[in-house]
Amino acid sequence: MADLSLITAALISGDTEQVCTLVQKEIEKGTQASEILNIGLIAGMDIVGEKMQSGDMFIPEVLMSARSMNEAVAILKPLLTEDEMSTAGHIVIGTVKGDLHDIGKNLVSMMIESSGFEVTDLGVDVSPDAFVKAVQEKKATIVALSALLTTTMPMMQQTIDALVESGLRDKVKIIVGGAPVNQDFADKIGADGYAPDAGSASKLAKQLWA
Ligand code: B1M
Repeated sequence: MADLSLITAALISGDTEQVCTLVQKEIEKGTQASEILNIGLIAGMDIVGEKMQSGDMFIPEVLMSARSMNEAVAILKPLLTEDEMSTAGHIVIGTVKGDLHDIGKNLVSMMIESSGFEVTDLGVDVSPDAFVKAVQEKKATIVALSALLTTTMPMMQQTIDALVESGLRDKVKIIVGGAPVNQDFADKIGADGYAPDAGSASKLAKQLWA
């Protein structure tokens, strides 16, 4: 098995140029694209998630790692088979209706995508119906709801209610997060999980998918 630790280290430092150069070199050496992805890159993003949770990495650094990850994945994509790409499920994410905050949601989206999920990001101010429609169209397995305002937290409940009414609730896991949200609230509205930050959101998604 190839030693991909240099790729992992460059990814954690957010050195996009170095990550891409090393990935290219491994491809030229004949290392399997899936091995580079899973052992060099995804493992690195797992460490980034843990460091973010423990306060050893801050948002700008996490964004740099996520950017490195995205560029490396773009290099590998043409070499990965359909099966290798779909290592995890499909997640529909958005900031709930009435709420325009998207910085944290974008971070969650990037971390989740970096850990191997296919992500449909619906953006901000997303209505319950738009979530339902996207879950149907994308055959999503996880729905991720973000809210930053106490006034838009009830919209999370309304989104879950809409999924129940559409008959899709049992087909998806629902995770919620954002500054005013906590585990108690998640339990109260019937979500499957709560994550306080982007690193734990990607970890939670993996746990729920497993
Ligand atoms: Co607004 N805003 N804002 N704002 N804003 C807050 C949230 C506020 C706390 C500021 C304050 O008063 N101290 C306050 C909310 C109070 C409350 O309800 N409790 C507030 C308010 C009141 C408002 C307006 C109503 C102001 C007004 O117009 N009177 C207005 C509302 C507009 C609307 O949404 N309808 C408004 C507008 C705005 C801007 C547009 C100017 C701008 C948003 C720009 C944008 O997002 N593109 C903005 C900003 C920037 C903020 C603050 C300053 C920063 C938010 C942020 O991006 N943080 C914020 C105060 C603060 O938080 N210090 C504030 C960085 C980001 C990385 O963290 O979003 O918490 P965060 O995401 C974290 C976690 O929460 C978690 O992971 C992320 C990364 O670790 N997380 C999830 C987030 N979503 C998750 C989903 C998950 C799991 C984890 O699973 C699905």
